[in-house]
Amino acid sequence: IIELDWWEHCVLYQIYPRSFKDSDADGIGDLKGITSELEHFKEAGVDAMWMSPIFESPMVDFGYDISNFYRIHHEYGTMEDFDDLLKKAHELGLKVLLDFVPNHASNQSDYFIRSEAREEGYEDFFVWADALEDPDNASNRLPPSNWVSQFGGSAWEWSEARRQFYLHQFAIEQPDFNFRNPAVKDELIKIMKFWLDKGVDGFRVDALPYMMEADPADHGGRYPDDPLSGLAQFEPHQLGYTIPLYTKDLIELYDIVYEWREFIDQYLKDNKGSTRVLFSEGYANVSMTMLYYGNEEGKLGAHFPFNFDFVKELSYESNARDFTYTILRWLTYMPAKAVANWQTGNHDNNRAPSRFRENMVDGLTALNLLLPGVAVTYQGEEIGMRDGFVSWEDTVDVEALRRGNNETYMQYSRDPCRTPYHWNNSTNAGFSTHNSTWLPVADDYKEINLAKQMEDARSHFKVYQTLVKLRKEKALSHGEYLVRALSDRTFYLVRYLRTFDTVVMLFNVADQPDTVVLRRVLKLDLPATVVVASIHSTRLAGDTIEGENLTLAAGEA
Ligand code: TEU
Repeated sequence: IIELDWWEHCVLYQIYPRSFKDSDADGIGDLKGITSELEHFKEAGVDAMWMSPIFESPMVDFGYDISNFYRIHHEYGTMEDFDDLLKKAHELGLKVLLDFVPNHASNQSDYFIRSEAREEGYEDFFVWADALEDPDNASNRLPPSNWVSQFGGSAWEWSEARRQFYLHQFAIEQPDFNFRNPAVKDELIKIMKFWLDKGVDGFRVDALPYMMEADPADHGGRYPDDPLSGLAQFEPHQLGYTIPLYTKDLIELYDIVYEWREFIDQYLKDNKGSTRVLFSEGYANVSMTMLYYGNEEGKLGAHFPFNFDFVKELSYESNARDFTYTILRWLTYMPAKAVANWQTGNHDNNRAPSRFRENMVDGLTALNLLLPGVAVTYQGEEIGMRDGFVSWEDTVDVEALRRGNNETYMQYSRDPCRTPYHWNNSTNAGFSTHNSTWLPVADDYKEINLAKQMEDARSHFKVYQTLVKLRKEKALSHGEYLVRALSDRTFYLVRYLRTFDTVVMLFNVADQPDTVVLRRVLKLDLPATVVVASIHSTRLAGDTIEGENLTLAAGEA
C-alpha cells in the first residue's frame, strides 16, 4: 500500500479568524485565540487548517482587501503571535495554510497609492483605462466597458487623482492587479516566498477565475463589453445583467496558476521538508474547474481546486439521484490520479443546516469524510452550527450592504455564516468576554455548543470524531468507491479495498422514511455492524444490520 503524502487524505479545517476565539476582549477573534484553542483541532482529529486572511487590512471585505501582504492585521495580533501560532501548531503536528489573495489589493495599499500617483514602476500595477466619450454629452465620463462587479455596480471606478478608471471585480476598495505586468507577478511570488520562509505549509488561493480580463490590444484598443445575458429582470450593472465572457475564466489565467505550482515545487526542492500545497478557490463550471488541477500538456496547477458542488449544486430539494450524479461528476471529470475534495460550506455561503435539512447534518458530515480525498470542514460544522440571524442594522458584509437593502439583504449577506464560534454556554458562547461582538452570537448557542456536545452521549461532534477516526481505515484512505441510488430517497457509498474491512454508508436524503433492499448494495456483506449513525437515528454503534430490508428515517445516515 502506497504511503500517502500528508495532504492527500487530510481533514482540512477552515478558520474564519474574526469569529473563532477572542483572546483580548475586544469582541474580535485573533491569533492568540486560535493558539489557545489548538487542542480543539487535536480533539476533533483534523490534520491541517487554513485561515481566512490575517494580513493588514482596512477590513472593507474583512481581510480580503489587503493593504500590506507582509504584515499581520493589528486586531488579530502581531508577527510574534503568528510565529508562535505556527510553532505550536507544528509541534502538535498540524499543518497551517494561509489565504493568498492575488486578484486584488486594498485601495489603501502602497501599491495602489503609488499606482494612482503614477509612480515609476507602479503605473501599471492595476488595470487602468481612460473614460469613454459620451456621444450625447461631452462632459459625461463613461466607464471603459459594461463590466459588472461581484458586489454590484460597475466594475470600473473613476480616480480623480489619476483621471482614469480602475477595474475592481469585487468592492470599489479592492482594485484588481494587472497580471499582464510582470512586476505584479514577481511581487506576488515574493509574497508567497515570504510566508513560505516563515514555515507555512501552503496556501488557499482566492478568487482565481477573476485574475485575467480581455486585453484591449485584441479588441481594437478598447475593453470589449461583456454580452448581455438577455434576462429582462436584471438592471444594468446588476450581477447577472451580463455574461462574464471577458472578465472571468479566461484561459490565460491558468498559466499563472501553473507558474505558481512550478515555483512552489521548486521551493520544496530547494528547502526540503514536507510538501507545500496550493488549494485554489473559484466558482466555475466543471471543465474550467478541472483545469486548475493541470492541463493536457501535463502542466500541474493547484493540488486541488475547492469543490463547491455540495454548496452550489445540491440542497434540501435534491434527491438521491442528484447526490450520486453530483458526486460522480467530480470524480469522473477529475484528472486521473488527482486528489478529490469535499465540503459543505465556507465563509461565503449559508451554512449546511439552512441549505439542507437539520436532520441531514450528520449524513453530510459522513459524506464529506467518507468520500475519497480531502475532507474540508468550515469552522462550526463539526458541531452542526446553523446560520446566525443578523439584522439589517447589524449587517457588516460589504456584499449585503452594496447589493441589498433592508428588505433584500438576506439573500446576499454572508454575515449569517460568519457569526462567532460556539465554545460553550457562557456569555457570548465563550467566544469573547467583551460586552459586544463584531457580529452577534447566534441565539441558539446554549443548545448547540462544543462543551455540551463533548458531554452529550450522542452529538454532532461525537459523530464527527468517530468518522475522522474511521478515516484511518485503509478502505477509506486508499480504497475504491461505489456510489449508487437505491431509490429517489436513498443512495449508498461503498469504500472497499481487497481484504480490508468494507465501509458502507447509506443516506436517506428525503423528508420521508425509506425502505431499501440490502441485497442491492454491492459489496455489503451481512450481517454488518453499525460504526456510527446520525444522532436522530434509532440505531447505535455496535448494532447489527441484517435481514432483507432496511428502513431509514428521513435524513438518516
Ligand atoms: O470569493 C470569491 C468569489 O467567487 C465570490 O464571488 C463569492 O462567490 C461570493 O463571496 C459569494 O457571495 C473570495 C472570498 O472567499 C470572498 O470572501 C471574498 O469576498 C472574495 O473572494 C474577494 O476577495
